[in-house]
Amino acid sequence: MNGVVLSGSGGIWRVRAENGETLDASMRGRLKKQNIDALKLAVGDDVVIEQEARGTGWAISEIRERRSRLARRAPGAGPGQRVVAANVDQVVVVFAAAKPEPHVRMIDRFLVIAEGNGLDARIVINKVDLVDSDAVHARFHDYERAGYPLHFTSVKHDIGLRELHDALTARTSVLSGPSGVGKSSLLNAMYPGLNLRVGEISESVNKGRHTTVGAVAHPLPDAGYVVDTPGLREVGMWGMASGELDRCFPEFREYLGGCRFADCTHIAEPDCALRDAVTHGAVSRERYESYVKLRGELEETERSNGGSALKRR
Ligand SMILES: Nc1nc2c(ncn2[C@@H]2O[C@H](COP(=O)(O)OP(=O)(O)OP(=O)(O)O)[C@@H](O)[C@H]2O)c(=O)[nH]1
Ligand SMILES: [Mg+2]
Ligand SMILES: [Zn+2]
Repeated sequence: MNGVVLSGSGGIWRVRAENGETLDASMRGRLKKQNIDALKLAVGDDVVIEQEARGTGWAISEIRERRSRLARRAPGAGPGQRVVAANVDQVVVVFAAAKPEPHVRMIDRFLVIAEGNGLDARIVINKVDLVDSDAVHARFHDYERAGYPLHFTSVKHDIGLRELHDALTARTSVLSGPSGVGKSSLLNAMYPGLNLRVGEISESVNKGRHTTVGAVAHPLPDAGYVVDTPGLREVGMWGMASGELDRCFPEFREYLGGCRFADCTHIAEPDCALRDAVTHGAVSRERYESYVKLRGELEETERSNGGSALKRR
């Protein structure tokens, strides 16, 4: 029987079978050995499950090839990638208009991770009930210019939830964003049956506690899955070569062929088409500043890896 992995903990995987049932399955021993390091099972994986010969349990006997994945490096861990979710159609980057205050550098980091994984992204700015409407639209205009679909929502005042709901239907979406921005609240409001845990944000420090543990895929009542992930606050390294970063800003792409040097870093070289575009206002300075900052981080990592990542390119 075919199924989709919804969550996992302690070697037991919750699988939604094609007949609509949700059941617990373990990894078949033979498969476990084959897959050490090669492919770690992730939420969203398409699997084949079989009834165990002895007993009544289920076992995962096959993992189907992934059509996409969202991966990041575990913080502080070696070069190994951690797959957050498999077979993802889009990344939904959720931030709050306030409480916690949105940081554009962090939004750009999440978008780069989506682009680096070859995934479509859309942006949700939640809690618009807390701020002035015109100001919040102006503040995020750069992302509309960059071509990202943008949703302004409020769980409290029921704003934009219908449109967001429609954008999630019949797709597998990963919701990512810092803790406390309202990811679980949004899902609960759009799909009342989900009953996700919602954490109270500490008003004194405006820092949300992590209330979602591990990635969990929720089957949507009208087809599709939503993967709710814990706040990815510590996302830092994602194993991208610095030379690939410029392509991860979609609005930069049309300028990249126009620099004097083919391997232009767009930081200090003469005749840089991207910096010209920034100077003339065709490309947002904020987004360019994010590029410069992320590029610096990637180069720093490459230096501390003895330049190996650079040479490979
Ligand atoms: N004012 C306002 N508060 C909201 C809104 N949406 C959510 N909240 C509040 O924000 C806090 C955090 O919401 P959660 O849904 O737990 O946030 P989360 O993004 O799932 O957080 P993690 O699971 O920790 O990653 C809760 O106290 C919610 O009640 C909104 O639209 N407006
Ligand atoms: Mg949550
Ligand atoms: Zn350049």
